Amino acid sequence: MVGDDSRIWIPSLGRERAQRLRGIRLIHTHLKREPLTEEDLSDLTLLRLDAACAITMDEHGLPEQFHLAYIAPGMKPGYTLEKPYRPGQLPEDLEDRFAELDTQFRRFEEVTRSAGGMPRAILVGVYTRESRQRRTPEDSIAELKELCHTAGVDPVQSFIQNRSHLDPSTVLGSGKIKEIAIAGVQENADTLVFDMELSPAQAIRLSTLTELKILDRTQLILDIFARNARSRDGKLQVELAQLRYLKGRLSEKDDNMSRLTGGIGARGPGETKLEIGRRRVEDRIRRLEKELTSVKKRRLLNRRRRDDSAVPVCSIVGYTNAGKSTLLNKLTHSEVTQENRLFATLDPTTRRLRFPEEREIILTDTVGFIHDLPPELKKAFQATLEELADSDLLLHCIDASDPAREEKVRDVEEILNELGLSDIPTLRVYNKLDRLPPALRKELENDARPDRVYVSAREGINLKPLLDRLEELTSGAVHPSVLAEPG
Ligand SMILES: Nc1nc2c(ncn2[C@@H]2O[C@H](COP(=O)(O)OP(=O)(O)OP(=O)(O)O)[C@@H](O)[C@H]2O)c(=O)[nH]1
Ligand SMILES: [Mg+2]
Repeated sequence: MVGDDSRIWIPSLGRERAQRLRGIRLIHTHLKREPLTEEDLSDLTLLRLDAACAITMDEHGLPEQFHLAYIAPGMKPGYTLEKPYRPGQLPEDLEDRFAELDTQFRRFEEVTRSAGGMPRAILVGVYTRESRQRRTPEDSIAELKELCHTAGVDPVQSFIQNRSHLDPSTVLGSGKIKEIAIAGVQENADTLVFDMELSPAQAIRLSTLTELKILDRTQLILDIFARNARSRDGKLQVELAQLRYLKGRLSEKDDNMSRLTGGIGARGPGETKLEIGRRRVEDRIRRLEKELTSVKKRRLLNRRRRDDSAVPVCSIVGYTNAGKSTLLNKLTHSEVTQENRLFATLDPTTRRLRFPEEREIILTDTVGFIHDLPPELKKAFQATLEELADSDLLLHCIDASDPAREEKVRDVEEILNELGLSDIPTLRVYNKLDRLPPALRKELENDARPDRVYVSAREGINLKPLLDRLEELTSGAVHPSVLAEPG
């Protein structure tokens, strides 16, 4: 390789992730009398070179000093810098040292491997002033971590960066990208997860720069939905959303999706693999859309039938993981899936709830909400969510123990508004009361308002008052307008 007096350009050394040193030593001259530069050292780490060596010269152009550094697996800053050697004094055991390093590197890879072969991910949140006004970067990253856990990705480190605007081609500046890539080597990570939706071009650019697999928040959510889809309708909806997302991301060259197969981001509904050529994507999308239209018609028919029965319908809505399914189970003695995972529920479930005196209502549990739900999913789940419009009452289930509780309440209300559901009377059910410190719990319980109740679905606390409220609000005896305005 040839460079100039300030730098050399190292060609791409290939993307494959050998679990060892690269077997390449960078030995180059420095025309100025300077030791190894920042850039030499970051190349050493990023490219996993065996060693980087710079040879400086004296005024006669003869070799003066050998500056030598080699990689130090798992340690910060990721390399060992030796004292400069004089020509002729280079240690003779270098070959053995490299062999030893190689062994260390493999051992490091083994001890840092995540259980079950999960991808190891570095989380990257880039926030503008506008996004920070809606939620704190810490809350946002905390939620991304939850999404990772649910999707089977091991988050090993996170970077938060505030910027006045996002770089259109790479989101972040090049210095920061390098820092993150170096952390990737130090943490033995193979994936970067961005807390936003990336454009196809951004994802490709970032993956070239870092040699890491790039995932965005949308892919994580799609993946979780794909894992959790059980019913036929659910699977159709999820596959449609995935294909719509992928459509814009399949280039001409990638006709067989080879780059996308395997792992997160390529899992189809029900453990199938998404393996479909670009040209067939359009066909498949059209087919799915048609099938979903017939699903919609069938649903409409069911809805009409339900209308006729004149049994009041009450729907449980709320942020994902708030405890909606647990609440339905407790109130109706059922056993729908409840789990400490995001989006455990995708398919709506309906149960009858009988009050004394032979009165009954229909209680439904449905897919949870999340802020900035990917538009593809929003569209695909439109039909499911539209059913909420038939409700006579909404139970807005809130995790009272969540520090980001109020933001999530606002997110849910915004989504309800978007769905045209904000006119339906809503009772706020603050759940997980058992997790609150006693003082806060007292304070909340004393804050009696007609539009809210405080319960623990899991521990069965205050369910009687909730049932009484439910009966009251659905009996027609009390006009729902007694529910105060939110606030
Ligand atoms: N401590 C405590 N945990 C609860 C309570 N209610 C629910 N949980 C837990 O919260 C987690 C989520 O509960 P789910 O009922 O699955 O929540 P969900 O709102 O249906 O969530 P998705 O369907 O995933 O959107 C589970 O681990 C529940 O055991 C409660 O009152 N107290
Ligand atoms: Mg649920």
